[in-house]
Formats: sequence, C-alpha cells, structure tokens
Amino acid sequence: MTHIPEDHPRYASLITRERIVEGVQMGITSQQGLVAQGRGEAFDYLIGERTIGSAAIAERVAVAYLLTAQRPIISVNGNTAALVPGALVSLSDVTGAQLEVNLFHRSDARMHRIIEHLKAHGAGKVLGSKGDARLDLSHDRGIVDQEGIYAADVVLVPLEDGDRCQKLVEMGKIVIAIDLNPLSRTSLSATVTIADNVTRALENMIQFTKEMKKDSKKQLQAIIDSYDNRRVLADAMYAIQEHLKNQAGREGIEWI
Ligand code: PTJ
Repeated sequence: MTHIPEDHPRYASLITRERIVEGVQMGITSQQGLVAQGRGEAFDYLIGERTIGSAAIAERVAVAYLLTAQRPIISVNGNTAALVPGALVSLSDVTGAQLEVNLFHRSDARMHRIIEHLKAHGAGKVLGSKGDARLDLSHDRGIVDQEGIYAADVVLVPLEDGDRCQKLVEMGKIVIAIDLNPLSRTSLSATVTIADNVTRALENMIQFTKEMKKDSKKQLQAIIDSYDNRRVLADAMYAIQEHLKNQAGREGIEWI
C-alpha cells in the first residue's frame, strides 16, 4: 500500500482507495469494482462524507429487520469483501445473519478467494459456492444458494446493481440496500435504503445491534412500522442539496 500520512485532509478516502486497489490485486474485487467505488466516492463527497440523520434511522430499521428475521442473509460482493471484511463478519456475528458471496462478475476462483478472505477475518460458514438455486435473472448474480439468499426473508445487499434488488423484492423478500446514490434503481426499489458509505454504515449497524439486541420483538416491530423509505430518499437528496449550498456559500458562490 502507498503510505498515506494520517494528517492528510483526505486520509479516510485515500485509505479506502488503497483497500479497493489491493482487493483488485488480490483477485477479490473486479476491475469494474474500481469504477463503482469512484461513483460511490463522488456521491459521498456530495453528501458531505458523514452519516446523515435519515441514514442513521435507516440503519436502525435495517437492524430491526435483521434481528426479527427468520432467515437473514448478508450478501457479499468483491467491493465489500475488500473494503469491510471484518465488519461484515462482526455484523454477521452480532445479528446472526449468514454471509453469502454473490457476484456479478462470477468465477469459481473469485468466489473461493472471497470466501477464504472472509474466513481469514474470522468468518465461520460462508455460503455462495454451491450455487444450487437460481433467481430469474439473465446474469450470474442470479446464481444463489438454496439455503441462503433463495430461502431468505431479509437480505442485506451492500453496493448492488439494481435488477437483483428488484427481483428479490418481487419475490416478497425484505431488501436492505447500502448505496450512496439515492436515485439508483437499487435505492428506489429496496425496502430500506441506507444512503451512507458502506464503511460507516456497517460500523453503525454493529453498534446499533449491540444496543437494540435487548429490545423486545414488539419494540423492534414498532421501529419497522414507523419507517417510510420514500422520506429517507427525499432526505438524502435534500442533504446533498444543502451540503452543496453551504459549500457554495463558504466559497462566496451565489446559489441560483
Ligand atoms: O463484485 P461483483 O462482481 O459482484 O461486482 C460488484 C460491483 C460493485 C462492480 C457491481 O455491483 C456494480 O457494478 O455496481 P454498480 O452498478 O456500480 O453500483 C454500485 C452502487 O454502489 C452505485 O450506486 C454507487 O454509487 C454505490 N457505491 C459505490 N461505492 C460505495 C457505494 N455505496 C456505499 N458505499 C460505497 N463505498
């Protein structure tokens, strides 16, 4: 990794870049994953590189869904495996949700490397390599495990590419997306959209799970029932607008 000094003003962002590049070099992340990360970075910049209030609400609701689910699954792709392997394993541990590797650019070698990478970060069983069930999709993201995503009632899909999210919702599943673009197809079709960087979102969710684990089913259900995803999407768009306005104001640029 290139040495990034901790006092660099863009330290967190540069470290994230290094991790994703390392993921490509290790054969975990696809080259296309670099482009996806760049898009995420741009949206993170627009939103102010912070967890906005409505994203924290969505993160709590996501935790409530995971804790009340019968068969919760955390879907892992090449980007999340490189960026947040330890946090994926911790979230799986605290919520009881199983990890399943599911790739758009699928190959046996990548599947194997990602599963081993998660295991090196403490994961026990990792699903995904059986691929014994199929979602009605014409690409490899449709290949899933029967006992995993196929049978799940709640699926967490960080950094998704749209049509699988829609398909899972059509199948009657609760889909939780983590996507910094509040206007992506994934964001618009998920049950719960977390417009936050996956690096912050997972850490928040681990913390919230520890707090909410003692809540009763009734309390968790009340959190779920009070949730409105459209309002959360609208708030993310508003937050981007306000952040840009403030930025312009600081630079003496008139907002027209
Ligand atoms: O590993 P694979 O083969 O399964 O491929 C994974 C990628 C990410 C390449 C694939 O799913 C893809 O192409 O995704 P998209 O269509 O680029 O969508 C990724 C979405 O996630 C975009 O809306 C980005 O803005 C968003 N995003 C990217 N990085 C982050 C992010 N959201 C949160 N945190 C990030 N770090």
